[in-house]
Amino acid sequence: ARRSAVTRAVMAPDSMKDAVSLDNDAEALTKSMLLHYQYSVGMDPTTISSNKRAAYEALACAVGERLAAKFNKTQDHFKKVDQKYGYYLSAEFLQGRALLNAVENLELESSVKESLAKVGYTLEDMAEQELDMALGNGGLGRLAACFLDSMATLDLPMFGYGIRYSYGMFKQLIDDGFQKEEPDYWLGTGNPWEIERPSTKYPISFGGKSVKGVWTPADQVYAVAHDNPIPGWNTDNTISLRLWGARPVEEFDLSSLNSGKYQEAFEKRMEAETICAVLYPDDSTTEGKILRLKQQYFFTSASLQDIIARFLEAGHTDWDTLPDHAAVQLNDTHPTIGVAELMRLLMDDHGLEWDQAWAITGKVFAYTNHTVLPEALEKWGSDIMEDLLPRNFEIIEKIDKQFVKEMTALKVDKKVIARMKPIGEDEWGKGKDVVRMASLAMCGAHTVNGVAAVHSEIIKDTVLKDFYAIWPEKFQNKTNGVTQRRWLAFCNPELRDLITSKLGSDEWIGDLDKLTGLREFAEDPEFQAKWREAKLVKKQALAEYVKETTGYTVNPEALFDVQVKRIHEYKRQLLNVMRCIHQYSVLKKMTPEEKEDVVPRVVMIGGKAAPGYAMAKKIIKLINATGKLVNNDPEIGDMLKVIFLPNYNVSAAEIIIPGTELSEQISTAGTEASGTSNMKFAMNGALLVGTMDGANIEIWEEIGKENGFIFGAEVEEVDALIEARNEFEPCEEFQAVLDQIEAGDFGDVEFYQQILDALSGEDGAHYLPKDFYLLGYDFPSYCAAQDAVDAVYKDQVEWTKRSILSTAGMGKFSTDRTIAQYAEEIWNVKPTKC
Ligand code: T68
Repeated sequence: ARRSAVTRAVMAPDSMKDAVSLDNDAEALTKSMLLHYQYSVGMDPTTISSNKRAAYEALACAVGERLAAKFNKTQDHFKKVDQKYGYYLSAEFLQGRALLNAVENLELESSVKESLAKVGYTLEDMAEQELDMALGNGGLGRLAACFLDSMATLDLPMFGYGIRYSYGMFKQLIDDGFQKEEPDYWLGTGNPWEIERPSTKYPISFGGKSVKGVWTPADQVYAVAHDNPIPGWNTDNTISLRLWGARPVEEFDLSSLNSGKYQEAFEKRMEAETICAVLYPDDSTTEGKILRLKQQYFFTSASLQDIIARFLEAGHTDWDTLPDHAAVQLNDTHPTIGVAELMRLLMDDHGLEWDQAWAITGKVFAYTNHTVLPEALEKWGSDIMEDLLPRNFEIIEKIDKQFVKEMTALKVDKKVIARMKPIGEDEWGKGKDVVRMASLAMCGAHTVNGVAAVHSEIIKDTVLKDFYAIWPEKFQNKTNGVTQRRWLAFCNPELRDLITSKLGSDEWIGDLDKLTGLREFAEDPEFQAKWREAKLVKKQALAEYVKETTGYTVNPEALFDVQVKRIHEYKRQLLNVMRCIHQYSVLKKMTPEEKEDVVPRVVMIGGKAAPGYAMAKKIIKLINATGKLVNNDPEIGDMLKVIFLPNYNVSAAEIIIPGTELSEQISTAGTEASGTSNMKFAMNGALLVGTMDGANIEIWEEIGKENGFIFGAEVEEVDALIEARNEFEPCEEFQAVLDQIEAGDFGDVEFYQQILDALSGEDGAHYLPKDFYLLGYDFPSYCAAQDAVDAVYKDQVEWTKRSILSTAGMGKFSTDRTIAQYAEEIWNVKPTKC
């Protein structure tokens, strides 16, 4: 844990006693850094220039205590004003690195650079020392992180609540083209940013029996708070991401230890630590993952106990006013057990009657849905739920009964009630009863929202259709966003400075709509030249990154075409690589004259496959095998390169996205709820090639459809196309690619059989209907869109104009807008500046 320079300085020689100021100038900062190097990191001061890691830790402490000062000021202020708090409960927060974000938000950049120069380092040297805080899988977790940034920036009195996993998202290695996973022990080198609060802890119970509302648990652990300060931009407000770590209630069993039973003595400790050990790297299946339910209950219960403690600490005694003091957002169904848990806490711990507790609960919670993929709607076997959380299960049973009664009174069809109710038969199971978490969320929340306009409409017709019929007033849309601080201003200073100088101010960093001011310069040749220059710098950096991580040399003058996101069939990385294979054949057949005319292109694909997702892993191998074939073919040279970017994560994204010119957003229409990388790419001036899906639709609405490359079936067509799959004949070119895979051009045919089955096998050959994601249908229009890309790229004036217009149109996609809407339209939480 971080020790403050202030306390350490007390023990320092007299000459250093004045060295404890928290000012932002380089002198003060250098002094804190040197003090921390000596007294917090515990190093001989003469070694600082030769120990990067230790220097980073010292710098992090110096920056961290400045954050802590603002954090304390903010929390004091929040307590004083005592207005309604908002709480964001999420099983995932994909924070990435903290240093640069803190330095920029605290406006310390020039001081830090100056201090570091004195000891021979750059800010980048230091930034690279930090391991990513990768406590999330992908979009959902990163959205939560961007939300925190905006909550702090908008001066909202809010907290993020999550789990302090010891192991975050696994590290992906590529070995002979195959994904290999390695554990990510991100805490192994310590975390200088967190403030552990051993005395802020709550008991969490599991198992045992509940008889008539009296729960006698079998096990208990403590949830201990760890605060991670989140600074806002252009404000002192600094909020907390409070992560819960698990500790045993008793340190260890001394009697077992004394009788030589060492393992037994530490059993409980191990059990407790297991709860927070790993982030589930699996965003599709929940089968048999009891530990995951334990994790969900663990952090949700701790958060709700903390929320109630804050309410009581402020002196409130009227429970009916709890909803005036707390709004709780459930990020997907993962914290939904909270509905039953708040009921339990209010009734069992605080003596409320059912009806009063239920009325309160219904006003506290709101729920966000992030996907329409049916397998992602969480269900827990009733037996599992009852074993692990008997009292909560009792409460869910009562919620279920109450729901049936209410629906029956409304004359809802019995069959419909049966498929809606919180406890019901699992349609895929063998008549087994399950707890449906989305249903519990629908019953316990006052609002449900989708994450892009089209997605919010789709959930009304599909996964939540029955609920829409009875409670249409609960449904809202909140289109996602991203923070322009991390995703433009801090990761792309070249473009930031250019934008700021053109707009005459950096106000756009706090008000993204101001970017529209760039529109009038879209065709200005001088501005265009500078725009291209800024992009080239970032392309060069990306080329270096490619060299370092893959060994491939790529030409920075080529078109940089990128698809980075989790590997999933619906996201269609397979479509991308199949086009590369097709393009390779086209290039191979070209005459030398034709080759002259080719736009050189580097196709980069990156992302992790869930370890248990065989199909996704095969797609990774196919991409690598394609790269091996194409990249080593001397006839092809710079015309085409196919690169798999290993270990895609937040800090990689900060290099990749600014260097991208063309972003692939090519999910089957209706499958990608929103997407958020589309926003990051467009903000950094990349053009989008994509389908009319998720937030792509709204992005093109803002920047003009004519500036994108749109292809493929639209949402309304998809169902009929899937229905007609057996009459559909794919084009020759698509078939030719399948034939090449079948001919063994990319290695072992047997290995790829599942891919071939999915695309062209009879129904039943794959777990989904044949070509369920419509690759065959969309292939020709995708290729045509890519040809249009090449044509526009040849006209750099036109390309640059579209690139500027892309950035200029991105005002809507700031999480500042998204969060302001949640705060006003769902939470009723008001800003308050400390
Ligand atoms: C993503 N969902 C959506 N889920 O796919 C994406 N799921 O379109 C959207 O932009 C993003 O959410 C933000 O709204 C996810 O990322 C998960 O990661 C996930 C994790 C665990 C269980 C289920």
